[in-house]
Amino acid sequence: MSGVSDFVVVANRLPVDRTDTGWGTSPGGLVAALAPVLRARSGSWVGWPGEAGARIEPFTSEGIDLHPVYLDECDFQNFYEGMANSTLWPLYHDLIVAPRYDNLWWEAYRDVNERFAHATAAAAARNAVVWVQDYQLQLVPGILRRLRPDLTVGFFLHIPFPSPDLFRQLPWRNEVMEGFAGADLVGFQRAEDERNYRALVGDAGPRTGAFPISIDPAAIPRGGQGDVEKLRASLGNPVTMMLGVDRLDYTKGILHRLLAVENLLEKGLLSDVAVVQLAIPSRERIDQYKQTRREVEEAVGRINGRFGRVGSPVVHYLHRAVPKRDLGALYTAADVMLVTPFKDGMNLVAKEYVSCHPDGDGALVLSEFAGAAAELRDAYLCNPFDVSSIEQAIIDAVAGDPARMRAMHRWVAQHDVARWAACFLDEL
Ligand code: GDG
Repeated sequence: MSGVSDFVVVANRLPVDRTDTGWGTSPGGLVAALAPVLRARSGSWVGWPGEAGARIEPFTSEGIDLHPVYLDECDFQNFYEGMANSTLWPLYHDLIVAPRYDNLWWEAYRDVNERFAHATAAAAARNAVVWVQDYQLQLVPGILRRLRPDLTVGFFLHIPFPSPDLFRQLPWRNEVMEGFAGADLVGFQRAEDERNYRALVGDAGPRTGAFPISIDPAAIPRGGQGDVEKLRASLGNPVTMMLGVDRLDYTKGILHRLLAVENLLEKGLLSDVAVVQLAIPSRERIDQYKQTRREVEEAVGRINGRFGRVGSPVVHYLHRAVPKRDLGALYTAADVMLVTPFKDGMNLVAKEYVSCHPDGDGALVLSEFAGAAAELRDAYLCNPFDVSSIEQAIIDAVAGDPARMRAMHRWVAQHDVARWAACFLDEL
């Protein structure tokens, strides 16, 4: 065995993106949390480099050995867009849209998981620790158990684990359970996810735990006073600035929060408000994502048509990502943050917003169905399936109590992503 690394992270994506001159580290929380561990333990990362059909040799980026896994266009369609994001994603988010069950997708999923497991086995030294991430790679722990019984394998699920009744719909449920069973430790975001899983396996199966993921507070710089003033001036100095930041995904409840704002405007319960909504393009070739985009953009147009004025729309909508620095300024400037998913494993945006508000200003409207709601109890909680509940939470948030934001800020400052990674790895 020509293994080299004592610690291997396995994730769908490598933590790098192609730049004009080579590769640059992509600024995710996971890489921020794991980079110190990876460097200290001669670690490596196994994942897809983000280019279908490109064979890329292993390389090193910022002190981390990267092992690219090859996916062709067909794998991308059947494994990633198909099984991962049109079957597992909707099933695990409680059927907000109907999952499709397709044998061809399943076979691609199995093949790609095999490929990831073999690449991992080749990268891992004897008795190495391997940490597999997320729903795209649920079979990898089971395959590794067979290939390399010497390894210690952890698995973390970033998205919710559904109730047993829903999970049992999956035609390949036994194979997925065998995949989990190959791990020494399976981590979930919330105790509820862990309970759902345990209800299926009883006392059998691997050790489990709830490890709520968090953020690297340093990665999102707060906006300075000048930036914030400039930003608010560019919005026409509204009395109230609200903000939404999401991947454009049907799980995030973007339309419903816009409907709540529209209702409040109509009833005259909200005035002089500017809403900034960033919708980061995501999984754009999947029909349900196209439909979600159409619905959101139609609502933005309608609301601005009804309540905007020339030169000052109500909703400022961007369908693109912005640099982290701009994101920090938006978080800092916003009086009310709107986080209204129908279901979300955690939701890091909620924690990033809180992290930008150490002094008690700002208020968070948060769905009960986001994992973050288990920790951020001082948010203005709402049920996103009930638009009037979002309306009420917005009204309460506008009159927000600074003590609540300060309490949440203390919590997030103490429970960062480094602590999350350390908790999981210590347990492993
Ligand atoms: C999955 C689970 C779980 C957003 N807009 C921009 C931008 N972002 C960054 C945010 C944040 C991240 O993207 C989004 O993370 P979330 O947690 O909110 O949501 P998912 O993408 O659905 O993540 C989720 C997470 O995994 C981790 O376990 O919390 O429940 O669904 O960090 O800052 N970054 C930049 N520009 C943008 O415009 N640079």
